[in-house]
Amino acid sequence: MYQPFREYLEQELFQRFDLQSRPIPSGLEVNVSERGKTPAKIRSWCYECPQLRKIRYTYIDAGEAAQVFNCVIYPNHNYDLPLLGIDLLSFGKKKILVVLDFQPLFRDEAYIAKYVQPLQSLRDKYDDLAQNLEMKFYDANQYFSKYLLFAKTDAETVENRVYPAYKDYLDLYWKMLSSAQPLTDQEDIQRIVKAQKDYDQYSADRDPASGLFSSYFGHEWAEKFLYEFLFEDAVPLAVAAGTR
Ligand code: BLA
Repeated sequence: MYQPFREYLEQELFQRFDLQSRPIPSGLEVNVSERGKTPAKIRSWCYECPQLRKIRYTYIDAGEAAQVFNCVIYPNHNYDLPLLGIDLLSFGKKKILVVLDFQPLFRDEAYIAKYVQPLQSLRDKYDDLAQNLEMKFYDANQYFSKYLLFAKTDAETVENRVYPAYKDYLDLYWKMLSSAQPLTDQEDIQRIVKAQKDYDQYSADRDPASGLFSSYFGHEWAEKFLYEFLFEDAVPLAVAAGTR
């Protein structure tokens, strides 16, 4: 269902950037589960280039039961740009949830004006996809912008509205990146290192997919996938508790 989204992203990335593969820890790149009625396959890709230190995306194909396309793009630490976050989900064809955002690292006025305000015109253009749904797992005020697209929708809308919105969001992200001024002050750069790390910790601790990964692939694999690939700069909760 979301394969065209993955293909489009890939095409854009390879056209625009000098990509290198970024290693995925052994055993985490692909997995297949035979636990459910239909086999579930999960596959991930990871790249880097001079401007973007980690580009990772994952596709889950469990037939009608689940189709998921999830992606995060982390700019290099000398750019204070938001992360690009994409989460497109479909469960049993009935429950379709789409989320697209420039995920802000900071919340001060100057930052919002520079990196969030430019999203407003897209949010307005795709008003039907900005549904102000309540968040159960995350705090909408942390690492989400006020102009995120977040919708419960249907397959037709995914094709006719979400796909063009996705292209527009990607386009704006590339524009923002190309006009961004790299930071040179070590202190400023360290602040970004910390903010991106905090994002990983926050996201790993709350990831709504961890139950899904466990149910398909087992708890052990799920934890490894979460802490060694998706959010590799996060420390597992149990480990963090032990070092306190
Ligand atoms: C919700 N994301 C979800 C849910 C799942 C995933 C299973 C819950 C759906 C539900 O039952 O309500 C799935 N999350 C994943 C998968 C991965 C993952 C498969 O990290 C990894 C492969 N989530 C993101 C990113 C964004 C994001 C980058 O990973 C940013 C755009 C958003 N996902 C997001 C939001 C929700 C969600 C806002 C709703 C959460 C809530 O209600 O609090």
